[in-house]
Amino acid sequence: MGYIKEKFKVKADELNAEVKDLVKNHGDMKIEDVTLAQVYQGMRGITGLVTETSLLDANEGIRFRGYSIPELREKMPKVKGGAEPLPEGLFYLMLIGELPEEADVQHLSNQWARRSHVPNHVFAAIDALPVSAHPMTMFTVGVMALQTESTFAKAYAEGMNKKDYWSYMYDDSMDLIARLPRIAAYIYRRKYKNNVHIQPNGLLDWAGNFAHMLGYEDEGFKELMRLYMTIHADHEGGNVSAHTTHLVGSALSDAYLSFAAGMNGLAGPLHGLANQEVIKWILEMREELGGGSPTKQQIEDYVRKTLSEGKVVPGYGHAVLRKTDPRFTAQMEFAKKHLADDELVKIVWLVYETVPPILESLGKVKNPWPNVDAHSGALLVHYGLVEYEFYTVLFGVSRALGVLASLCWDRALGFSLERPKSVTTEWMKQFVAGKVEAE
Ligand code: CMX
Repeated sequence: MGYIKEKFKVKADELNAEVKDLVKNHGDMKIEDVTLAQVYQGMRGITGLVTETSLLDANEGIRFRGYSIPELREKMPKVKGGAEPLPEGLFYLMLIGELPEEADVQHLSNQWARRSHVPNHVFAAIDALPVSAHPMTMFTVGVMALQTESTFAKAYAEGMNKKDYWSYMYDDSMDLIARLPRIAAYIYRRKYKNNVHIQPNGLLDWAGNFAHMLGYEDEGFKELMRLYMTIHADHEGGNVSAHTTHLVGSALSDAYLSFAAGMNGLAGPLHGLANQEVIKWILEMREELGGGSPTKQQIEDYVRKTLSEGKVVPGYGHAVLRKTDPRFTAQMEFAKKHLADDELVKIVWLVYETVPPILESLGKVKNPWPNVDAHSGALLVHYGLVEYEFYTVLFGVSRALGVLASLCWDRALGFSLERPKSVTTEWMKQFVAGKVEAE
């Protein structure tokens, strides 16, 4: 067993004892009342999950084990000469609950390089899809094809003791994280670069090697990937990709099955796919205006047109956040430092000045501020990654860090099969009339 796995086991045993104690002594404590509107409207605000890796504050944004994004950018180990956090460090933090040392990050980089082999049948499964298929479809197909490698599924089929679930889930999660950049890069090069592939460089860090396999050797792009892979990794447990991975995992589906399910949720336009929609929306606006940079008035007109067509403004709004997303701010700071004169970036900033007052004036949008997806595309375009249908795959590779660390915790804490109660509208009508009661 590697030392990080051993450390995780110690932490998990400690927390397991505390959770058992909490449930035994306070299990009947009511957390909150649930309203009828919450049940119909996406369960907003209902506390129904435990996720150890991160916690979201509506105003401050995400904290990973208590650390905000600016704190991570300051405290996390970096590559020599680099300024952005290494995602390996964030994974360690989410899994173990402590800031990593340089050696921990190096150990994870090495482990992931060693575990990164992808069998040929995975590439063959992706190749079976037409090149026109969406990259997210290819991505989940690739992950599903890789499920043949699950040690959890094999051990379960042979008859596994529940005490060992966490151990196999840990190994599967480590293997899957190690292999995802290879699968994602394969999809990118197949679809957009004439099927010419680039072999991994085992001496690079996880995100640096991903950039290399995509075909981007610019150090600025590698730094962007380190930041990108860090800030997209986790957003507590209730978002669609994290919740789906957790839900499917609760049936003891292995890491591959659970993660693929989560990725199908990430591929929805109200969630991760919004990152492609943002850049598409900006490019379409530019095209409609005949090219060049739009004025604030032209952006305002385009936003109103979007709304009048019954569409959402992509990259704005959030189910929980009520202020500008610190993940947006981190990308804005990166842009100010590295590419402040970029035309598309300047448009993103002008959109940021224009959209919130308009959404606010509608009176119904709970959060008029930008989310993580409002900025990322412009950064990628700057470095030449213009194929925006691929953007959600990048989000997905990063999201693996959070949802798979959580899945390890789910199995280590022995979480139950998830199965909330549902009712019919007929039941609701009878409930309102006082004829039936909630269980
Ligand atoms: N543009 C236009 N209308 C918006 C809006 C936006 N950006 N954000 C919210 N609204 C609308 C909703 O569609 C809803 O309208 P109806 O009452 O007519 O159905 C109303 O405002 C209230 O919605 P809300 O409570 O403020 O927001 P929700 O929690 O229901 O939804 C979200 C949150 C993210 C789906 C929504 O803000 C949205 O559609 N944003 C655009 C898509 C996007 O950027 N998604 C990415 C989110 C981050 C991520 O997961 O990656």
